[in-house]
Amino acid sequence: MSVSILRRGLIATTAVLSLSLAAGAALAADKVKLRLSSPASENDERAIALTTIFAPAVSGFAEFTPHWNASLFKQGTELEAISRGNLEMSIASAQEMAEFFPEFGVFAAGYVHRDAAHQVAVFNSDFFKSYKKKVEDELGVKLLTVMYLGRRQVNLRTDKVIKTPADMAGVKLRMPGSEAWQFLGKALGANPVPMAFGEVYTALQTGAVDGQDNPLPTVQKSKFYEVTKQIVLTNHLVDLNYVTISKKVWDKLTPAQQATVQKAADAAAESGRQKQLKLEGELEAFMKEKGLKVYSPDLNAFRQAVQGAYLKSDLSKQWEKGALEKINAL
Ligand code: KDO
Repeated sequence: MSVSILRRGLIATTAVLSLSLAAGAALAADKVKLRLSSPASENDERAIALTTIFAPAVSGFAEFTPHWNASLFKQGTELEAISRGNLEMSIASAQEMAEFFPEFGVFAAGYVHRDAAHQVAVFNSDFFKSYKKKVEDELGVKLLTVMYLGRRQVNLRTDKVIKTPADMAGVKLRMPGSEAWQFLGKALGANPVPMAFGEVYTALQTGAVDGQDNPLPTVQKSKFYEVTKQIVLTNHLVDLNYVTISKKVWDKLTPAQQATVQKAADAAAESGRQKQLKLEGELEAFMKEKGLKVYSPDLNAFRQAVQGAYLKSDLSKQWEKGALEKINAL
């Protein structure tokens, strides 16, 4: 074979390769960009579900690019970023929603949601439709589905036994940085310290805070058990996150694409929920193996203190009339 034939073959192969690369790039460029930013770590079940279930389900027309560990936007700034058109998706808390719409505070309050199924019933209820609509109309954000984070527990690096909220006096408890979260920390009897999720491990390690609150799967995945001594099973908040998407981006999708996105988000949420519930069931034993004390406090004392604090606060005055009763009735 002559050198020139070889060269021609090489040129032809290179041409085919660059053509298909260009076609691939063009295809990717044609796809709807769905960047999601979240403080969740990539080993979190919500992250795993979105990556392994949501992403492939929408890949025919959308490129889903998640940014975990708050690597694109700081915790609590994602909704504004979506609203301004700088981000397409997030996993938002009801507490973050309450920063824009105080009536969301009822969904962020302690001892309101009973369990994972109750969260789903509330999200799909008739009365929640007006909340969703307001967020779409006024913030440009669509709430796609509800994800289960789990039952938040008090997790301390100190060893003083906690039985009632009075025992929490003086405890520097890291809570996420918004009014609704800080209020919950106070209602638990602690001195809440606002701090982003990504700083919690080091703060526990160095003693900058005495503790934090999160569901057991988060305590495991983020290794907080390495730097704490006890878990007080307060169950003070059955925590949720909404999977959100820019309304502008949503409106540009065809009805078939919208249906695919909706189905994919629901499937990811359901898978994440089941995994998170299973983990919660297993992790008490795991924490004990790691040497932590795990015990129940006087739950009635906590429930009464927390519910009482909300009911006499200004926060609950901003809840929609009858909202709590409607939630409780579901
Ligand atoms: C946290 O900062 O403690 C928290 O658990 C609050 C949740 O609403 C959610 O933002 C969560 O962090 C992140 O997704 C990280 O797991």
